[in-house]
Amino acid sequence: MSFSHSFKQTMEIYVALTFLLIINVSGCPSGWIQDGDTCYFFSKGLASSWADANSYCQAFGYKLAEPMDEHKLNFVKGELNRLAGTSRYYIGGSDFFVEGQWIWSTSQTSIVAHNWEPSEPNNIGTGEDCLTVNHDGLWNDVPCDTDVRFICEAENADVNVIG
Ligand SMILES: [Ca+2]
Ligand SMILES: [Ca+2]
Repeated sequence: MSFSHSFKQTMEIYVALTFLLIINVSGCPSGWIQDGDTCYFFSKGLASSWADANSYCQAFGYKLAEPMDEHKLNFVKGELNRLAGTSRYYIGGSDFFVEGQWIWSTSQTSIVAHNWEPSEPNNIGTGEDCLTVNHDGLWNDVPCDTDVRFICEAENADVNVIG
């Protein structure tokens, strides 16, 4: 991947996220998908390394999605089925601190509910420490520098009004 390609992609993502922020009046920003008090952004045509994807989400106060329970796992799986693509998407889990110990990035807690493909995580080659979810909802570990689409997650602003 050349620098110019990377920079162009970075700017595309910033422009996309900035645009989404500007039109966020209430609830989830346009183009995001709401599930209860959670908003999701599926990057679709945008792909980057796991670290860049994490930075893009965090730059706007969001985070890579952390579907920690069965409901959230099923919601993400349903959306990926609906998108009907064949791409993988980064979510906010890794085992880059201790090999084989998968944790959620924000809370640094162990990943309990999961949806690994039958032969994953396999940590093949020079190592695979970053978590992706496949179009069928199944998980695979991949090298963290692989360009992959990603899912950001944010709380619905409306929720703050309640109570
Ligand atoms: Ca690993
Ligand atoms: Ca793998």
